[in-house]
Amino acid sequence: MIRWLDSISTHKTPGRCIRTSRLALLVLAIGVSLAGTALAEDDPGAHHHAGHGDGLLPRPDDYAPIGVMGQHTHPKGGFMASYRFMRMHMQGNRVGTTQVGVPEVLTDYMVSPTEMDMDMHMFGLMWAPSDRVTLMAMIPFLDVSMTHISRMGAVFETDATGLGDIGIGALVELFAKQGNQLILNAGMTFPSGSIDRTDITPMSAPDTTLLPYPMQLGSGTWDLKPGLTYNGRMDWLSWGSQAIGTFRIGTNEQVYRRGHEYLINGWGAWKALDWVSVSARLEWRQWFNYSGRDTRLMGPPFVVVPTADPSLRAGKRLDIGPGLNFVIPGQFLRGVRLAVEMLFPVYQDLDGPQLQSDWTLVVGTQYDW
Ligand SMILES: [Cu+2]
Repeated sequence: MIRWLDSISTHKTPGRCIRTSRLALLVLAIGVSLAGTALAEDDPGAHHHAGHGDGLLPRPDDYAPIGVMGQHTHPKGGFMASYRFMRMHMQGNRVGTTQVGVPEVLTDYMVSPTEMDMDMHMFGLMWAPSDRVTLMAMIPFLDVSMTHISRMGAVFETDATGLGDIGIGALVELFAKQGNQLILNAGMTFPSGSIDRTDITPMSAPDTTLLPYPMQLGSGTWDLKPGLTYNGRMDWLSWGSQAIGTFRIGTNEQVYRRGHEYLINGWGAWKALDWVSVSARLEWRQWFNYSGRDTRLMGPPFVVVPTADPSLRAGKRLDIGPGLNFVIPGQFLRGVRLAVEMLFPVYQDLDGPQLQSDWTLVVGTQYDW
């Protein structure tokens, strides 16, 4: 696992990028073939979750903190519909691990971003054709806005809204025994999110201009998302960890490619009552610089705003935060889940100047049947 992650951190040459993509393809191929095997060898005795049909309330911590995706499987024939709202608030700039003020950014650039909100509405569906395999689809809608200040002192905001990159995937149970479960995540996203979003800026007014990289809604590439998830549980406690990579294949229509990414999660949850659990989570993310650039944006070498520089995109961050999961007891809406989670960065290292994360909020609801 660690070697595989190492291999994406050193993609300096095109040859390595191609190798990385091939590796990701291989992982997906293994996933698909395992899925096939699992479908063929369905074991009807291997249900892990209590169904709702027996009248028992399911555990509030059956599923991970709401900010974690693709963490659980369902028993054969199970369905789940979910909705999540995520807001990531970014404020202030950072170079490496050091915060930098607006005057410092404006020494080298005409414009400095000051704040950004990335809102995401994520609709999810899960269906289990067998006990071993759960299929999932995720449809994100994005609403991003960024506030800037120019050297002339003009404050302005740009906005972009619309569909993001739609994801599909298979979750394949590799191992399940005595409260332990290991899942293979074989996911991918389609380039359904726009990379052509425009808005009006003081420099472009009255015309619109192409928005820089962080304001675009998709990668423009087909991205593979292989990973592994581990879940453990006892009577009052549950815990888990997950590692997921994002490998971009080839380049998009503007002949650039966003950086690869990976994410490692670890969490624990305490079932305080039958209908509520309290969780804590650690999330480590790293994302790399772009290769190529959108030639419709100016520069480098001359870049108006750091967000338009494809070599100032990389970073890594450790977030930590609490969460609550509820299962509605009683008769009305019985079994509907509600969850909330807040994440705060404790470490950020950015190829900057780049906007730094301030906090992330995730609220969501899930219902399975
Ligand atoms: Cu589910």
